[in-house]
Amino acid sequence: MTQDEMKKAVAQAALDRILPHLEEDTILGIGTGSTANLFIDALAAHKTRFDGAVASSQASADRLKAHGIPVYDLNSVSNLPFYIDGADEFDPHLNLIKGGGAALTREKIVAAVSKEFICIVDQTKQVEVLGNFPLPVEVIPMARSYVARELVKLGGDPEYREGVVTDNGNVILDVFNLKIVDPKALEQQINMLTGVVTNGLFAHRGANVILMGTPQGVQEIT
Ligand code: ABF
Repeated sequence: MTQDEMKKAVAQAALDRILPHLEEDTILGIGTGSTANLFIDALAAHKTRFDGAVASSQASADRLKAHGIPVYDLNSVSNLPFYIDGADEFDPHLNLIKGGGAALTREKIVAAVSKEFICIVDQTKQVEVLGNFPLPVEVIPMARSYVARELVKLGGDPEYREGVVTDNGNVILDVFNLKIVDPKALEQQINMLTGVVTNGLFAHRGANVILMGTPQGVQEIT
């Protein structure tokens, strides 16, 4: 089974999980990335069964609209029963690293509003301790060098993601060589640095359930 086939299988499993709960006024939180894209494509066949979606990136909003699924501004929505999104890494406690696609801040906001965060991944994302994947940090452009120096003090090796500007007009530092044994503490510590918008650790608000694609089928981790 290829990685793409595993991603398709988890996208379908997430869809099967939410379909019985869809009502005509349901608005879904939808994430970003190749697995979320597969979910959007599968969801499109059921677009008459719910109201619309809030997207965590312009790219996902465009994809939803191309399928004829209405996209709402989060400020006009107070209730999101589900948020379906991928991740770059997850640990056994359902802590995540996200933001490889540079959409971490909007992803974190949509996740915060949602009741259930269903994380869809293939088995290559599973780790014991987070940090093999460089931790993305969204930073206000003028604070880039300052924040990078502070991240070095925290034991990481930050690299400026050249040429990338987030949907919010900011830049990304990818922090290498972190061994994240206390994800909640590090999430908070990095967010305290002046100039940081947010970082890609989803520990204070991790996933509620992870659907993981494997060659043997989809595993549910809670
Ligand atoms: C987003 O897309 C992320 O936060 C993460 O960076 C990425 C996962 O991408 P993919 O599904 O393409 O592996 O959800």
